[in-house]
Amino acid sequence: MNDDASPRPLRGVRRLALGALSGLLAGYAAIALAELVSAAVRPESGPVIAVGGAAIDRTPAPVKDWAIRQFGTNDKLVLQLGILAVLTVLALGLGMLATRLRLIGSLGVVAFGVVGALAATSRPDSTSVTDALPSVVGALAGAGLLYWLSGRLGRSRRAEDAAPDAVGEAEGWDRRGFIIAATAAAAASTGAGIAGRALNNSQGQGAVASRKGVVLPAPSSPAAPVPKGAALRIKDISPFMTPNGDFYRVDTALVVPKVDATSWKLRIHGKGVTRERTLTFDDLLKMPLIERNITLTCVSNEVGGPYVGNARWIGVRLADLLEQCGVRPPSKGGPADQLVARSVDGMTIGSPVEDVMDGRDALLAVGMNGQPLPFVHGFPVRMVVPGLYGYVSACKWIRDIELTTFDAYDSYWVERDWARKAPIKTESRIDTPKPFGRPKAGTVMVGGVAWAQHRGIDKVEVRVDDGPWEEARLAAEDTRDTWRQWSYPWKATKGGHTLTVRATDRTGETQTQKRTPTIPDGASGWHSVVVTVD
Ligand SMILES: Nc1nc2c(c(=O)[nH]1)N[C@H]1C(S)=C(S)[C@@H](COP(=O)(O)O)O[C@H]1N2
Ligand SMILES: [Mo]
Repeated sequence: MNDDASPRPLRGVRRLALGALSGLLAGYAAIALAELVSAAVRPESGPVIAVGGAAIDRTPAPVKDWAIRQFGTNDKLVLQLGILAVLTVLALGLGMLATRLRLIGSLGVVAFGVVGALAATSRPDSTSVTDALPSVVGALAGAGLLYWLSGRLGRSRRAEDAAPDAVGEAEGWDRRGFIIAATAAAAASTGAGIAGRALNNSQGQGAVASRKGVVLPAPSSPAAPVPKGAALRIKDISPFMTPNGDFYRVDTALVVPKVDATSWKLRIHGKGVTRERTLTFDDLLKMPLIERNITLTCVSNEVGGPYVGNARWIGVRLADLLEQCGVRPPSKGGPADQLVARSVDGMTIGSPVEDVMDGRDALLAVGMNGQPLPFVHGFPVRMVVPGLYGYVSACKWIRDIELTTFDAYDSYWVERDWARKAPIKTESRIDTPKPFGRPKAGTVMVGGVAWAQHRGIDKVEVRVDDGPWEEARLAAEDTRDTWRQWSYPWKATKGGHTLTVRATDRTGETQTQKRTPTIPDGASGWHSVVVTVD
């Protein structure tokens, strides 16, 4: 037993455990305080969001594709949970380290702040070094807390061994001090974190209110009514129009941008722009609006994949607006062959000016299926160009359009090895029966969708096992910019079978059997489904 009154330093496992706890508290304090500071800077500057965003920017295309495939729209949640898991392990480690090397452990926390700060200021949407503040302030507070807490644990055995005489009152285990400080830090951090979250959420309120206030004008050029026969009555087939809530979402935004339509502006400038313009949302709504059904597709969609959807868009015809700005396509002598759209979150998307101005209904869309754009789909304004994959056309949360050349500028995905130009490939998908389904023998309705935007679908064929190609029944065509449903009544016999589909577009081109990966310009190949007929 301890015969003098001075408290003894902590030893062994208990010391390590309390060290780990100190590290965890320090990490928690750092993240929570950073959240609060980010509310004063901007929500995207918080360290977890910034590191996540920087990770997305640097993820090799195959890994990004894998993540989208594995986790779908949850890919962002998985990424953030992953970052938090890594931070937790590191915080525990630094806390244990600090029980021996108090200063080094604490400096380790500062080092993570530096990583967060670098990530935040390197994001494409970062315009100010103040984006470093949340990480820096959080990390300094976390480091200070760790330094202080580990001090309460008393000197380590090694220090004690080195200078046994130096063990005095101050070096002992300050149980009361530790518990009070730890509890206070946990409470204060929770308070700061909750306040930061609330402030960050409330910053979107102006945008939410502005969206509620949008009244979409009637289009001056409405979409033709969808022909009755465009929607087949087949169970489990993709509906002809995809409801907003079911529409796929693909983007790099960890925080969905909340843009206030009342302060939103779009600038149009660059090569060959003789009348530069800056438009407000109201300016757009006052222009003649066209309404069109257009099927959007992601280049990351695997054969048979889910990243394709059809919606009714309303917006300004981009070609008309460009003409008003004096822009001419290359075929009419214009100097710019690339239109680069920039979003509020720093995305850059490059489309061929020729395609945008060739007569197709490329849109600056303000509405989707009768609603103002949902925030996740680009409120207040996004681009939609029939026939081009989203990453080369469909910029959400757009704020700037620059006319330039493909030689002069590589957009975000092109810098990451995706193709400069990417028209959508002719594809078809079996929606029903599902893979490994067990339909009953007899007539089984096989059905799905086929798309070849801006060329149109001419024919869909189905093959059972290695049998002959049989023509499927095509639903009526809405426009050549929309997908088409198809069905095929199959006389299913017992046993295992492989169903395969292929489409032919209006140019006479049949969907190729050749399998290519999504990178660099979209997957190709035939979609097959294996079923067992009972
Ligand atoms: N600002 C921004 N716009 C973007 C993207 C993005 O990451 N950021 N992704 C593009 C891609 S790859 C696709 S496929 C479409 C998807 O649009 P959706 O999410 O509305 O379906 O948006 C495009 N527009
Ligand atoms: Mo995409």
